[in-house]
Amino acid sequence: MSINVKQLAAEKAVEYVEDGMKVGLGTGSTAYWAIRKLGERVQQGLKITAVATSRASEEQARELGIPLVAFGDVDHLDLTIDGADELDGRLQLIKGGGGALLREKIVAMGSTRMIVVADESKAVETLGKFPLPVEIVPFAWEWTVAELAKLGCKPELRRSGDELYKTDNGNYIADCRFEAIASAPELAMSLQGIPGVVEHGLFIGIAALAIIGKNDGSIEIV
Ligand code: ABF
Repeated sequence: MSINVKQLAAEKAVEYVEDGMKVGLGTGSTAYWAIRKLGERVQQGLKITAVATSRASEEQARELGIPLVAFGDVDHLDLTIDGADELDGRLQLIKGGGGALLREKIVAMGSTRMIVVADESKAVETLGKFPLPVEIVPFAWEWTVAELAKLGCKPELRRSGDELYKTDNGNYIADCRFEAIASAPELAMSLQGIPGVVEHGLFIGIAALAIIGKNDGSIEIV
């Protein structure tokens, strides 16, 4: 039987959850396993409250009996567990493959601690093979995309079938193919300087810990 490395990493991360914590629930196929394990622990008596980064995670949590609260009811979170599309040895991440990068960043930055959970295929030396998702406003999107291209990438507007993909916030996503990002902090600054950019999928200095599940059944903690 093959090992589920995502489950391995996610369940390890749940060990960091303690009684009384306010927890941010991530999104994606790795975060799914963390929510599942959290549900088990809640059924065994763990007392937490949680907020979710997506409707899918919210529904999963509700089905498992994890107590959910509205954002207005908490001013910060103690811990968020979420996945990533790529991560490097400095805990710099690319997120947003699922399109929820803005919500994920708000939740991660509102948390005292963010733990990234991933399988080893996500760990890279240099970020950038995974096209960087950038959320942009629909107004004059052509200009915004042209500005993104000036940063040295090939931006492509994400599609959903025949239509342009829209985020939960009503915006577009430009997937920016860089191949290799020499300096993530510098790129982040440049992206923030483009007026049509709402948010980008570079998470720098946000994750406190990465838990990586490996194919040989071991776990690496960065
Ligand atoms: C979210 O889920 C995203 O930021 C990222 O795109 C994705 C990772 O998903 P998975 O764990 O399914 O690869 O965390």
